[in-house]
Amino acid sequence: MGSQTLPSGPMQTLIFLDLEATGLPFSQPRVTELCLLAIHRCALESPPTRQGPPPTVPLPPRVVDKLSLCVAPGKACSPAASEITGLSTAMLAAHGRQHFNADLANMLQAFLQRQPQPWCLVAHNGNRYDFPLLQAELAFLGLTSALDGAFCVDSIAALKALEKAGSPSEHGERKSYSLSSIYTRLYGQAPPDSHTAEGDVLALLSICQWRPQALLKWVDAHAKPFSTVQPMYGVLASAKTIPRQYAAVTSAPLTTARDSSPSSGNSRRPNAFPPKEGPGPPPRESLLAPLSLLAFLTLALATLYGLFLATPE
Ligand code: DCM
Ligand code: MG
Repeated sequence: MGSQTLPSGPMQTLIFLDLEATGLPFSQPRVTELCLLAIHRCALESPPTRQGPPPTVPLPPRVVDKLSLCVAPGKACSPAASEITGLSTAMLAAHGRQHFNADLANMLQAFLQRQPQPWCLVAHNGNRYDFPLLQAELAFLGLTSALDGAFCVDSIAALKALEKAGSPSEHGERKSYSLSSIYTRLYGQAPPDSHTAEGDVLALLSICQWRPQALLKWVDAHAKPFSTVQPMYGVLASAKTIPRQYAAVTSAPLTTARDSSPSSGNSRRPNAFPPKEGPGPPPRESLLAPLSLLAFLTLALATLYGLFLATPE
């Protein structure tokens, strides 16, 4: 367990992640859109040269891998979520978007597998929103270990640390650490395309490029295994509605990818939802005791009967 919490060296790939969903955590949201953008750490170690006077928004690295998908959530979006994201359940269905299914989980694994390890997922407010929500979606599929090879950090904590280190005099000041507030503070303009998964990921990349070396150092020191993130909410009852073939179709690649992950040699986090006790045949162990007693009594009776027969009179 101890070794599971230690990254095996500096993070080689940073994967910026943003999820849009049907609402806030209390409403047990489902994902409506996701975007992942992967860069190698060398893109932050030697960033592209800035163009124009500060505070110019940094150029994104030339070499990036990006995955952006819309997802049918299978439940209604809250009016607030629809308002800010511009997505609705009806619209996603009308456009033939698929659910967060095992194919998508496989796609995420395949995307990660293309990157040099160790991988670190970076999400803004990730500890409270994106990471547990992603775990909940995987738990719906019974694939809670699918991304266990990854590490993760919350960029809110990172930017708080970096801003404090940059201007310790403003220590007592209460600042907003929302993505758009940080971006506006650093670059003097609002981030484009807020509340779209790709727009938020690009804004997140930009704020992480503000102090790239310090950010890498912070990430290396604070990356935690994604396997330690618990799902945002329990999903056992709903998981029963997921067609069985999804798990069957994908079990081979998922197992392969897991086995090649850096923490595959370690004991894994137990499934979030252990099998429920329910009606059914009793376990074999519980039958053994009465059967042995019965056998013993039969033997005793037979012995007594034998003695009785053998006794004269
Ligand atoms: N969200 C919400 N209401 C808000 C802010 C966010 O329901 N006021 C939900 C829906 C968004 C998700 O959180 O899709 C992610 O937020 P963000 O777009 O900031 O990444
Ligand atoms: Mg977003």
